[in-house]
Amino acid sequence: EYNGSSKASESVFKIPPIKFTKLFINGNFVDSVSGKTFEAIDPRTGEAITRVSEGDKEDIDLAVKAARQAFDHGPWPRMSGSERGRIMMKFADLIEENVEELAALDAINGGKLFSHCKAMDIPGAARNLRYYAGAADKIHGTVLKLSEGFQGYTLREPIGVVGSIIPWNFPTIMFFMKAGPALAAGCTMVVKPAEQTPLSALYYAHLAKLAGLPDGVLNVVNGFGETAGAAISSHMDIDKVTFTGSTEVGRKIMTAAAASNLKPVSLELGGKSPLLIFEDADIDQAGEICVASSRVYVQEGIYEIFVKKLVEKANAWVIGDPFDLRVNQGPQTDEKQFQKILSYIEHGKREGATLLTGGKRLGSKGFYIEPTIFTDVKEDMTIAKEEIFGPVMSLMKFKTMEEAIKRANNTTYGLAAGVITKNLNVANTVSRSIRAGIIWLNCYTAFDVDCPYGGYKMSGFGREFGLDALNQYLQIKSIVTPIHDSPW
Ligand code: TXE
Repeated sequence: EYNGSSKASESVFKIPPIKFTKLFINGNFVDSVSGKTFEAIDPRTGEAITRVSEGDKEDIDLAVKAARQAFDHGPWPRMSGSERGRIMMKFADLIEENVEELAALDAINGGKLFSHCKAMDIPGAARNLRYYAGAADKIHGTVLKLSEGFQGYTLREPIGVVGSIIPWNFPTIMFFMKAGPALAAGCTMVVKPAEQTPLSALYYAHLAKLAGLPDGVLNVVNGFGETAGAAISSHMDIDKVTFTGSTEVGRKIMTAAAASNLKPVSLELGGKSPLLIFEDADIDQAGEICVASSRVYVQEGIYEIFVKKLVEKANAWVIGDPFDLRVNQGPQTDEKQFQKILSYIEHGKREGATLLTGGKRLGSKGFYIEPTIFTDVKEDMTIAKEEIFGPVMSLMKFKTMEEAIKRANNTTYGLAAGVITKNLNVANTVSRSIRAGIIWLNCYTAFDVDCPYGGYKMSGFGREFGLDALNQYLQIKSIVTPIHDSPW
């Protein structure tokens, strides 16, 4: 059925012209110092949508200068929290007013489903801003009980200039996951979006200015990791780096931060999240949920029937144009990810896993991959250990709860996990035994701005979302003074 064309999109939604392609520094759209540009690709076809300015070290320097000035001398960190909150609320309103255009940018550039972006990612950005806007005037310290004769209190101050390096999988959510709490705290920012998805971030910069964000507070510099990204992590005048992406790059960022000005970093890295399905689970519900997980452990009593249901589900799965409302899965974001996923599939076959369904590219144009399920997967196989980040699932069978916990924890990652069971004892024991930052019980990938998210082990450290995320952008200062005129 799939024909690799974008015809369906034309009938559903007219893709708007791309308005913003330059760098956004100090409140203005500017060319890069070098004048270089790179292509933003449409993963439906592999062809260029437009060219965007390519920032490099010199552009990062200019953006940091603007952010530094805005932090050291500008109004943003000095205005009241409620005033910052008011501007952030306005920003959120503007995002909602432009929801379709923004959703179209992430769909055409990231291959994400337009319907999901419109219903979740873009409204999620507005919700995120409002959540942190509401927190901006509730940031305060504590009174300290000191030894006799002294009094003290703590202040929570913005950490300063924040460098934010983000990936392509959720261009909008990643942007705001960091910008929401950082702006509420009173920080200023230099954001480097992923080179695969440079477009929506520029639109957000434009809306931020319309909302009244002072110049220099939010700068967006598109560019590549080894140039623009590395210039952020090694910059002497950036006070903190927040990063989401691969574990490999996370390690480089931490090394560069240590070697430069010892800036603190928070890292949200890869995962290989397990989903444990127990025999008492509602099999249809389990089938719904498991589509999002890469390591699925099924208890032996329901294994056969589960596999049968899963194959039915995979066969009914519609892959195609992300603008087509019937579609369940769009293309992979870029050629590199596409090739990487196909090579993992080949690994799985070579290492002896059984290919149950899928396993190939779909069509001859764009970066589409069939939903792929492997059975007979052993834990030492590459597909069970490494993050694939594509529509590839590894199915494994287990007997007891103890065994399932042990195998689920047999990974260097610890981002998330899922448990499907009706048994309260099993639910409680497994939830507390798995070493991961979030456990979804009888659900999967349920995210909310009020719910802290982040990794254990090599999935990184620091938390995003929730009030915990605010602390990542605040410093604590203690102020101590004698109560009376003193011998000091
Ligand atoms: O990530 P990279 P990629 C995982 C997933 C995926 C793999 C690779 O397994 O297959 O990572 O994806 C910037 N200094 N996740 O290649 O390379 C880069 O420009 C500073 C998990 O896209 O880590 C981009 O902005 N920055 C994940 C960002 O880092 C550098 C989400 C991410 O790119 C840099 C995405 C450098 N030396 C991928 N090199 C999650 N946790 O959700 C690159 N960058």
